[in-house]
Amino acid sequence: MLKIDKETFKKDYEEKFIEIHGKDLSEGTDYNKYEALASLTRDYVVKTWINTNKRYDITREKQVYYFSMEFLLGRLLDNALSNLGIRDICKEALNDLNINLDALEILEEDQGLGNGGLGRLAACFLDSMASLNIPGHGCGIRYKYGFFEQKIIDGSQVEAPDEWLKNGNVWAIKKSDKAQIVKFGGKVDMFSENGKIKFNHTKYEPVLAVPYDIPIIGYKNEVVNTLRLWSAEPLYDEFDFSSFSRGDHLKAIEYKNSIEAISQVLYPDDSFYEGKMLRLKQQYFFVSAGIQSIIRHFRTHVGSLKDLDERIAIHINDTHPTLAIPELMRIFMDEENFSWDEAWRMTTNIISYTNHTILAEALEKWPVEMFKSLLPRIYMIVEEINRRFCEELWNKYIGQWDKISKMAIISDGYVKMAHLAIVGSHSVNGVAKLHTEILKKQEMADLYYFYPKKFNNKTNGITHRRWLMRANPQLTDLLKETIGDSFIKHPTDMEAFEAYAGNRIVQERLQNIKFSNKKKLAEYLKFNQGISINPNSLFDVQVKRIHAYKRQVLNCLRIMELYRRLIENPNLDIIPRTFIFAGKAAPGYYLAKNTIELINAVANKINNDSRVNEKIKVVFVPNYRVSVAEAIIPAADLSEQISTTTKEASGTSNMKFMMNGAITIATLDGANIEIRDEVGDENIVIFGMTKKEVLDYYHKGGYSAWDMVNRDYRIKQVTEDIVNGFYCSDKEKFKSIYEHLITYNDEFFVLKDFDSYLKAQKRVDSLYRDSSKWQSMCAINIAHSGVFSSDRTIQEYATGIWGSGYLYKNL
Ligand code: 26V
Repeated sequence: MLKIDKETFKKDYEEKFIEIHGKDLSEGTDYNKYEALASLTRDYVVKTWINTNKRYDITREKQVYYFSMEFLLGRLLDNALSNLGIRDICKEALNDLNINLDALEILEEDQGLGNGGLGRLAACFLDSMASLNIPGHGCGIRYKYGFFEQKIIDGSQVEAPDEWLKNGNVWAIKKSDKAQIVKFGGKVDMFSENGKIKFNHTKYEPVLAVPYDIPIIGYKNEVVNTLRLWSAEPLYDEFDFSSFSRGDHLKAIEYKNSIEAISQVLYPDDSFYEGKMLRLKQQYFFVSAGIQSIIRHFRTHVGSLKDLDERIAIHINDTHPTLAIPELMRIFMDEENFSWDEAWRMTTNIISYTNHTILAEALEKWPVEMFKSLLPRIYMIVEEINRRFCEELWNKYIGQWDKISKMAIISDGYVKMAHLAIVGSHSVNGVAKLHTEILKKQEMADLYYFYPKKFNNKTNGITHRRWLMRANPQLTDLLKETIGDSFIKHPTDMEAFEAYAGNRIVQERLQNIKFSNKKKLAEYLKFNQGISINPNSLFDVQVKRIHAYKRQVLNCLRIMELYRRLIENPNLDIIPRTFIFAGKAAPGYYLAKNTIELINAVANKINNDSRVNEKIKVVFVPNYRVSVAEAIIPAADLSEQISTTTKEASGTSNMKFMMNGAITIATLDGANIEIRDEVGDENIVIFGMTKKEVLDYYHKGGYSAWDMVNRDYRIKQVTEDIVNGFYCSDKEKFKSIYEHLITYNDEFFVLKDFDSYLKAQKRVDSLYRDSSKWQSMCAINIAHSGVFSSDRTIQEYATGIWGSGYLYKNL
């Protein structure tokens, strides 16, 4: 923990300000002040960062590398000050200088280099690894443009580029001396040398991969790990300047652009796989650079690679970094002269893989021709891995050609990345119990029965430091006052809070804290969107990517049904509610964009109807991102987790809401099941189809949306309202949603769950009426949220998969 007093801090800050801005503090803008503070904070971190790295080199502890296409970090300043343990000193010092720390912190752009759950999980994991003294580092891409900025114009999503680097970024340090060269295309010739087959790769396009290192600061423990993000730069040494000298300088610019394109932009679609060459290029680019730099570091500091598999673990976040497997093989064999068997043993020992989705349309497979031409040597290795794997299959499943071709890594002209990841790793995990079960018994069943020992579950988690302590300081104080502060280091100690669930004073405190968070959110929405909401109403929240399987439409339909009832009977006795939505749709996903339009049309109609406004309001908060989540989640009363059972691998916002004392209304899907198991049926509101019912529909058919419409007049009414001009004079506007639900017999069974969802919402109303009961439920949810800290998850990865994290702790 950094020891610094207020006066020293003030002096350092003033000096820093002058140093970087060349003017006096009194002349600075707020943004100047933010920059100086962030820069000073980074300076404070650097010494510990260097020491941590030195210590790792000395102790030679096993290093974990978490490879991910996405890291959704959000803002870093608050996190850095808190984890360094100097936020209070800093706040006081700035106060003396008439500067408000909170006001500076919100000037920082979110670092939004991720789509959603998968990227945010990677960020929570980095925080937990550093805080648990685990030598674990991230490896990814420094996209020039992060996840697009969502604007809502006339109710529709419009995408704008996320220029998060436009004002510079103080956190990352460019390490030009650690740049690597990554080779694309070209041709590979085989030749023999001293009786060994060798490979010569020529005519390739070289790309310079330049690392930017971001410090990942452990919580008050003198550990600073590294997130290394790679940026693509042209390698002019190798460029054919003869064309340039002929005056064809456009060619040089074209060349520069084509190289920089590799790390230009994050793909914004997390649910439909498209075989884009540039994405494959991104994948190999960061994987190859990352592995080369790990090996180079190891060679310099340790020497022989003989027992590398005992010194490092590489985890691949989904299949996106799967090329780590053939890349390691390439380096071991082509550069280190290992035999195939030795290289394979090391590679599979080093690599472990997490699957994050069972949606078939999101599974990555690359056309062989594209793969081969972009990565000729890597393709040869994948082909050989496949050949050897198929040989094993032939021996076991004699004559079962169909099965073998289904299990193969290369088949039907594609390279199947999930198969490569499973074959080339020692551990394959799902992210919640049900998800892992489905992986084992359905999606990857053949591979599971072939490698039963590889498969395991690691239920997701979230860092309680960001999502409770930073996002909800008042609740954190209440926990400290009641149960002490041991939960900070041992989050499951929060269970002691259950003893206070029936305590009237604590209940009242909980209610007041929630009210204060709701008021803050209401002010935020007033300021940013000009909309007034009532903090005394129940805040009913669904925030996540917009996707048919997450069923924002189900939520919207029940609001439409309630609205109809309220028009008929304005005296209807219901709990006043504010329905809050937020989330981005993939730019090419028409149905999801249309869903946003429907929500906004419903909001527009309801919010302008004075007959019902005292009772209901609907808000769509634009540009959902980490910092917006931090404002919304602590203010939620009700957490909507309503995906079609079996479709949501885990969900992580469900855990964030629970930890902040919201009650969950949920299907038994993903980690909702584990939340239910923790809090008990009486402290969560469950509805909807069971897993068996859903799977039966998928396997045997029998679902009829028309039957639902004909059997239930409410369903008939609300589905008609989508297309009868009630919400929009253009009756065609929401046709795609109507057709998806009815004409195409919706594969996510929205209408099937409608009745059960309405009943569940009615239960929510009656629970909320009994304020004491509601608060005690909130307390029980908070008390049981500790197991969903990513510290627990990371401990399970470290002991169960990586075999890391002990040496240093025991020193
Ligand atoms: C897939 C693709 C497909 C190709 C284009 C770009 C792209 C980018 C990301 C993805 C992965 C999507 C998988 C994902 O985000 N899964 C979510 O992972 C969360 C963390 O485990 C989990 O809580 C969510 O339930 C799951 O949907």
